[in-house]
Amino acid sequence: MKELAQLTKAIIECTELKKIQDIVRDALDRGAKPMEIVDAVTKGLDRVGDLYERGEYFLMELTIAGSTASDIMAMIKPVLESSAIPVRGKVVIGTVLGDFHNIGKDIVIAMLESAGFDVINLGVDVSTERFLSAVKETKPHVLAMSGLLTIVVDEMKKVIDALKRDGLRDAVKVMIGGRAVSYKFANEIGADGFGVTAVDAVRLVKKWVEGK
Ligand code: B12
Repeated sequence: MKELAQLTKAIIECTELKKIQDIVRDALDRGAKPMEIVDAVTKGLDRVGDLYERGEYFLMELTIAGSTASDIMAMIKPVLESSAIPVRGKVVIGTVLGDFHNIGKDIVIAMLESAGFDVINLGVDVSTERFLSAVKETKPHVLAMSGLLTIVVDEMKKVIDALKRDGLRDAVKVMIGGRAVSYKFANEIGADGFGVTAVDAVRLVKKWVEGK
């Protein structure tokens, strides 16, 4: 669909928000699925990230692209959510300490909620203590951590070690994701699962909570 390609291009070119919102509306009107919009936005952000890494884009472009992406996610969230499904299980999620990226985490949340899970969002820059107290207070089935910056992913290990220290490790499944982490890293730090995408997150939580 041409609107999806236009959307990716508009994110890369940091086009004005109003024009991008029009493209998203057109795409939805023409039957685009919310996940296709998410994919088109993600492709654009990936390219912006590459250009930043190569020194062709600066923090300003990262900021514009990130803020536009957040606005688009807010636009499509109501389409993603379906309230008819009964609550299936509880997930606590946050982006680890030192990391302020929230777009991917919020997509994971929207997908989990639309699949019927109760999600407690701790936000970004979440400390080990905050993750731990949320696990103690809310007793979730799954603790999910997101990390995009390579320099902060060791925070995930700290959380898992603290769960072990407090005798809580067997009470909760731990899932990690975000572009700074990998399947190998998840194994190394003793997480129960790793997901590349928000769809993986839903698949893992369903498997753990419902045995599916
Ligand atoms: C937008 C953006 C920003 C925005 C963030 C806005 C926001 N509200 O989030 C702003 C401008 C604030 C920003 C700041 C910085 N950023 Co930045 N940013 C990006 C960018 C371009 C896109 C990130 C994004 O939203 N992607 C789209 C989402 C949908 O993808 P995602 O987060 O990966 O999530 C998906 C999956 O990973 C997965 N997932 C995510 N979380 C979880 C969790 C679980 C449990 C599971 C299962 C799955 C899962 O599901 C999601 C959907 O499928 C990336 C480049 C990139 N390609 O990722 C750089 C990038 C992440 N940023 C980078 C950097 C360096 C920075 C800064 C340090 C820049 C600076 N000099 O200040 C700061 C750090 C600030 C901080 N302390 O956090 C680097 C990181 C490099 C590294 N190896 O560590 C990147 C990779 C750019 C680059 N190529 O250099 N950034």
